[in-house]
Amino acid sequence: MTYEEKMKWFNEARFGIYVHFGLYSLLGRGEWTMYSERIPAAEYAKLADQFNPDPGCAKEWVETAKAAGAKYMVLTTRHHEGFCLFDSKCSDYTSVKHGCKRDIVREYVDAAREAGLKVGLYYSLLDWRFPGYFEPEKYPESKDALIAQIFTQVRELMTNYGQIDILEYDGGWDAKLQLKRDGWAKFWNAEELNAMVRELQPQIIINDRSGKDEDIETPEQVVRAGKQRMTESCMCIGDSCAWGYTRFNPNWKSSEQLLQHLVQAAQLGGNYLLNIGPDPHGHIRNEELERLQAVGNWLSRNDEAIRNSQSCELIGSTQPGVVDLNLQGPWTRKGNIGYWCIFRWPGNVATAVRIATPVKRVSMLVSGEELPFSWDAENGKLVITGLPALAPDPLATVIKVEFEDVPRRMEETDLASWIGNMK
Ligand code: JFZ
Repeated sequence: MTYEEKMKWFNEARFGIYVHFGLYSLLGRGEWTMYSERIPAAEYAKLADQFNPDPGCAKEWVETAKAAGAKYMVLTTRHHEGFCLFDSKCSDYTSVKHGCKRDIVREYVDAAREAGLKVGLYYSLLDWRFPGYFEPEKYPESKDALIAQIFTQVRELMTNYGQIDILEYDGGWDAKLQLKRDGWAKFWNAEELNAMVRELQPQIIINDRSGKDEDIETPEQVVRAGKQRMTESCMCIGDSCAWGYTRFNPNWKSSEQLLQHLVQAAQLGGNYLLNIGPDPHGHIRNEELERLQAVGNWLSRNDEAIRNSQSCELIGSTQPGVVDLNLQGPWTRKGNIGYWCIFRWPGNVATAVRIATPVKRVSMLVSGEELPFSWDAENGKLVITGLPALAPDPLATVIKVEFEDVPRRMEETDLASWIGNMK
């Protein structure tokens, strides 16, 4: 299977939902609480018997993700705290042996497949309960035990839950932040670990956080292009201070910002993995539901501009989540067709610059209404007229532009050329 073949569904999907859920969800202060408050492992472990999410919560996550237009989901099977949402023969610190005594990963994978979503699993390599993670020289047996736990549990996840489409490692960095990525890979024995994963799940997509590059780069809280491989930019809806449930979240991103991230990721030929942090009962916060619904409503009308889109070199926003001062919005592409996703509606006339490729036809994506336009070949300026004074879509209005060829950006050899004669 070539890289392109393996990545085909991922490349078409463009949009997934991340779910951070664990014992930390009970505390309401984010998934790093055990470490950031230095809660001793034995004290923190008392939360395990209180872990009792409502039945059907996984189905709620999946149905919400599907309604939001996501095509895959990634669930934290075990975060840095060490508590597993799956059954493990090497640990009783699981949701099967404590609290609800349910295999939440099983509930999730069953619900996701029933809904037609691809299945992603997140697994943290580090585990704060092991002194050998923090001081491997001082506690070598503990470090060895941690590596053994990883191999056992990753094998369990790759064996007991059917086809797994994505494996998202996390927590690959060394505690003292002294190693580079190849040092991480050596510490975790990642080459052997990932060979085992691929043996068990030949079609699987593996991220880059074990220290090995593997299949996808995973920028966090930022949308950027991949250097050598496809990217999946992951993002919180609330403040970037927490992925897990927080009782107080001071800074919710707007639906517009989240949608700009998605379009920006698509313009760059990558994916967007948007996070939810269910509450202690497993339910999604209203602030997250409202935004996911807005994105899903937009996608239901404008799916063509995102799904299976390709990178587009036409000038769009360069800052994710911010429509540049001088531009209305990013472009996505499919072959010779560009989709201009305008977040800041210009009124009756929209002007796009530095377009080197001849334009054949311009229309409103949703209504199909053809629009009058002029394209100045010498200056690469496309002027679209006949637009309504107010934006047809409250979030972003997509103008479909059919080009004679793959749309190319016009290079400005003389940066002052557009000024014209000053006299
Ligand atoms: C990690 C986790 O620590 C966090 O709790 C969450 O699960 C997130 C998705 O992943 O956070 C990171 C990971 C990598 C970097 C920063 C935060 N990094 O490379 O700078």
